[in-house]
Amino acid sequence: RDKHTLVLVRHGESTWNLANKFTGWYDCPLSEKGHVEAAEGGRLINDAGIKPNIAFTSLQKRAIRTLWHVLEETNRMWIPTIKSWKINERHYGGLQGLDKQETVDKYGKDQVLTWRRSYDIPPPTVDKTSEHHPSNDERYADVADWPEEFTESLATTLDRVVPYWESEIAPELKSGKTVLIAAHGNSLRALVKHLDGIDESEISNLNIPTGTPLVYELDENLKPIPQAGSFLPLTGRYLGDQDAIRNRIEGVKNQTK
Ligand code: DG2
Repeated sequence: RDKHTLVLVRHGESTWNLANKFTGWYDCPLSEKGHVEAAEGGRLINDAGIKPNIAFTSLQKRAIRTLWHVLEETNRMWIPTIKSWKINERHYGGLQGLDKQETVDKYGKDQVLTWRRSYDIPPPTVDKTSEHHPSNDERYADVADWPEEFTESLATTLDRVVPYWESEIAPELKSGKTVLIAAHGNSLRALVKHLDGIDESEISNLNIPTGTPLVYELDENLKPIPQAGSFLPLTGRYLGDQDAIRNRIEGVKNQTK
């Protein structure tokens, strides 16, 4: 085959998206609406006739649950699914658990936008006394030598997402498999920045909506083949009602007005 199909989906709305809190590696579940969005995303993939052969997700239940919904709706619960922290959400450091709007009231809109969307300016760190430090969570305790002070920018998120893409995901596509990835707003921003070659200033304006499948067609070198009706600079195509998707994207942006 000389054409490869990749489907990306950000998890459905989580309870902390609904509460408008910075989430990062906090392991909150889907909200009721998030379950509905994820199942709907699965039906769209099914209706598009896309048949994933292998799936990747993070170690976080909002993404895992979303993947389960998609696999159920596509009747493909049998395919191999691989979980890795490498496609976890970007760790939000000292912002995890804070209300996004209260953080704007305290630090100002520009500072918060910098923390949310700048390429390489990280949010404040957490240290090992924090419940949010990865060394205090058994699923991460042994996977890496975590620095005393931890946080992630989009740039350092790319430093783990892109090598994982290259070593684990790209080979599956190259072998002819259709790949499904259920992940997060910022880990997917990191991936599409890499795939579409989006520059550092442009990526800050890019927001990914919840529960909305984003379908890429890739050539033999895994370069995206531009598709009509895509939301540039993304060259993948969102499945579903395009106006509703535009509204969802605005909703993500407006979490810190
Ligand atoms: C959100 C993204 O991650 O938030 O960590 O709060 O995709 O897992 O819900 P997700 C979080 P923003 O960077 O859009 O504020």
